[in-house]
Amino acid sequence: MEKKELIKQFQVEQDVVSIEPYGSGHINHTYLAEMSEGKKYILQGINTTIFKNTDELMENIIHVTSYLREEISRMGGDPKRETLTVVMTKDGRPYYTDEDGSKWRVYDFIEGAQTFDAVESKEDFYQSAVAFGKFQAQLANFPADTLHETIPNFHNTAKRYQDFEKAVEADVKGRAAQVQEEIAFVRARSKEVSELHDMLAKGELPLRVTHNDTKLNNIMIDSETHQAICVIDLDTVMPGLSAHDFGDAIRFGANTAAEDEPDVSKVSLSLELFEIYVKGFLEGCGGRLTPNEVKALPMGAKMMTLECGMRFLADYLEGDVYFKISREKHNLDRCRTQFALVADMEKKWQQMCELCQ
Ligand code: ADP
Ligand code: GN1
Ligand code: MG
Repeated sequence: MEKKELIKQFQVEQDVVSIEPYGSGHINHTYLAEMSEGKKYILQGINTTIFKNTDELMENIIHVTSYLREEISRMGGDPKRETLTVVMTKDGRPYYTDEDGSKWRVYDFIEGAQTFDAVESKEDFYQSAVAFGKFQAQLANFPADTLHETIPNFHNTAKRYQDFEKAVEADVKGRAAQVQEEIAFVRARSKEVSELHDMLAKGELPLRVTHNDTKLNNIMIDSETHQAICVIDLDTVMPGLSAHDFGDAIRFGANTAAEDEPDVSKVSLSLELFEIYVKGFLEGCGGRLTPNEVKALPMGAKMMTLECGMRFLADYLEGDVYFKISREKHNLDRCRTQFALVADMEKKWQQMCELCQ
């Protein structure tokens, strides 16, 4: 179905003028819809290969955003800008299924704000840390058992490692021979992959409601005030570890190079940005993190980076079926930046731990 026809299936205001691809997410198919009198919407084709149960996915999002809307109002904020608003279909459903079986959803466009693919200002990065910390704090009393697990074992790094080994073993595209060095890099760290989950199992870390995909382009920064106003991309809000939310943001934002930089010599961990993020995140969490959680933050950063690298490498071996790519070996480049960043974190480990304390 034409995109313009698709958007008409939703309870939108004004007539649609244009619909163009938008943003740089790796998972969903995102479009900006501009309407006749200036209103805008986000139209998204949901990636149903990855999110297999659209009803449960949208139920989570509606549940979480309704809860946040009340929390934000209670704190005197503006829920129309500070959380996502799902636009229902004309027959009152949270998503539309077209004739091919593709699933679509629409959000109100958050005006006067933008997302960034790299840190442009330290203050913005600090604000994003406060906002992701605050997001966790706002959901501290959310009934976690009502959330569906949209991607089982999403940040179970030990399970990710097993999946990675299966991809190496199957080698369906015959690519494993060229990436022996990367495979060895992962294997040399295989003992660390279960550390955080073991702490969780022993009750040393609490399970919280977390975002699980805290990269910088999943937060909207107000163009005038530079406040981080809204956490977006809520597909993976699930019970998880605070160290993972912290760590994924470091993986993406405190890297001196882009996630897909082909020249790995540009990759390093900026300790300055790391420190800024620690401060902002702890402030946003409002003193809720336990001493063990604070201690686990560096490990969260390292594991999220190693895990993401393993996922990119596994996807490369499997023929690029998960992450969107725009060039040959794109996932291999991404994997290499992640491993270079892990190696740099290992060099700076002592300082990372000291900064957290
Ligand atoms: P993906 O899961 O593919 O990463 P996202 O939900 O993160 O998809 O959306 C991709 C991009 O679209 C975001 O990084 C952001 O720039 C933009 N975007 C998404 N939702 C909104 C919104 N409600 N208002 C404004 N921009 C949005
Ligand atoms: C994906 O959807 P997006 O682009 O914000 C992925 C994350 C990865 C990230 C790597 C559901 O995030 O887990 O860390 O790419 N999301 C999903 O950039 O797998
Ligand atoms: Mg995203």
